[in-house]
Amino acid sequence: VEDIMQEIPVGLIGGGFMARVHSLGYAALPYFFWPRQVTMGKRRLADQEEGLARQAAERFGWEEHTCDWRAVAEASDIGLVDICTPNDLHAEIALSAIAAGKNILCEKPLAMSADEAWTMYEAAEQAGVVHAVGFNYRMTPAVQMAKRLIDEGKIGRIYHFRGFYLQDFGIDPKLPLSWRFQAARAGSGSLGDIGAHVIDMAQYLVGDLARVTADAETFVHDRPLATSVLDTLAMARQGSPSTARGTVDVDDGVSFLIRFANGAMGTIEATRFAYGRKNHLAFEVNGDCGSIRFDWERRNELYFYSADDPADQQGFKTIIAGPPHPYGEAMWPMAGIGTGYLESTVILLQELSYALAGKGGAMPTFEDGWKVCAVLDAVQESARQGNWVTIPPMPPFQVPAPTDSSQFGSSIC
Ligand code: NAI
Ligand code: SOE
Repeated sequence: VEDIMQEIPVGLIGGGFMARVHSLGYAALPYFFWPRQVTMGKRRLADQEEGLARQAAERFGWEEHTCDWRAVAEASDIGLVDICTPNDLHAEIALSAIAAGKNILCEKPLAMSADEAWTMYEAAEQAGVVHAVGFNYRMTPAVQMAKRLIDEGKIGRIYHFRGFYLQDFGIDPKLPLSWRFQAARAGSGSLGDIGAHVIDMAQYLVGDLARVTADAETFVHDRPLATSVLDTLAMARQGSPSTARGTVDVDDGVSFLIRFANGAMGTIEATRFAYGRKNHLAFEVNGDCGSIRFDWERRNELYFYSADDPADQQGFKTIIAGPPHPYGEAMWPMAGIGTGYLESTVILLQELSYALAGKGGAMPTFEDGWKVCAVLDAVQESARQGNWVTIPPMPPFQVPAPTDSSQFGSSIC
């Protein structure tokens, strides 16, 4: 009991798919990581309608609900604001919460543009609050193992990164026009929705991107309007489609060439139109000493080729993620039991809790969120213009002297 240092009351905004995942994550934290230095209590959940907010709060275990996101973002009893709304609301909510001294976890993509992401990053740094972005896939133990092998030089100098994020849910032209198909709400289509994860993976494993040249397409130009506010991915498929139609103004598929700042070459493809691919976030990295492959649909395996193996034993070896791997001891007692989507979020939340305790925290931050948004902007510009576009350097900002790290946001101190 004496190991529990502080409770951070959490407020979550947007009670859909990610609210379910994050809510499970907060509940599951002590099942995996014990003793706790910080506990994260599910204090208040906001959604845009009373019925949605009440149901999500009851179902996902929140003490209170509200229809007013400011009653979460600016409330004096909230220490961490968790933003799980469509992308167009991320910046407004985050800036309001940061102004109230809150620590922030914001889903990806961090913002609608790199400029907006920069404003959020700068505000968070200047306020001295902890900030994290929901790039959960990079926290997967097998991906963390890939990072370890790369950092230890096991594949040597990197020549190539080849990344995919392929899904097939968009192929059905009867799928209603959820926010994910609207530029004003999502920013971009497959690019920001799923490509963002693989861009984060590329930058995390290989380094910053220097320039890109891209091609993008919208295959289905209009869709039935959603018939209710329940316009989420899963719910939309269940309802009867409206006869009225609305325009899809985002990409359904995108592919681009990459040159990394360290000289490595790369390619990334993201689409919702690849039949048979459900959540195929996959990458391959080739270096002068070996190669690494990963496929989220087989996420407890990491494939490693070492050029040091004897000539008669060369080939990709399958490493089964388990206790010897990063975070493995906190997961399940044997390799092969396997970790999934929930565990990747729990690991991210654990790193966030280290940061809240003033002990570091190796989670993706708003800096990573900005870096991804800078690439999203460049890919969109390149797809429009048909040429190489350079990723701009990170703008400078004035960071004041750090605040006392034991203060978890002014409102709960
Ligand atoms: P969703 O559509 O399932 O849920 C969004 C919720 O936000 C809905 O319940 C909606 O009513 C609510 N909302 C809309 N306007 C609101 C307002 N003004 N105030 C309060 N609530 C409001 O969407 P989903 O899938 O949960 O996505 C949310 C965010 O999470 C997006 O940014 C998305 O890109 C990201 N995401 C990240 C994933 C990951 O693997 N890291 C997976 C899925 C989504
Ligand atoms: C829908 O394409 C979606 O839910 C994305 O929004 C998530 O980021 C991805 O993890 C799963 O697919």
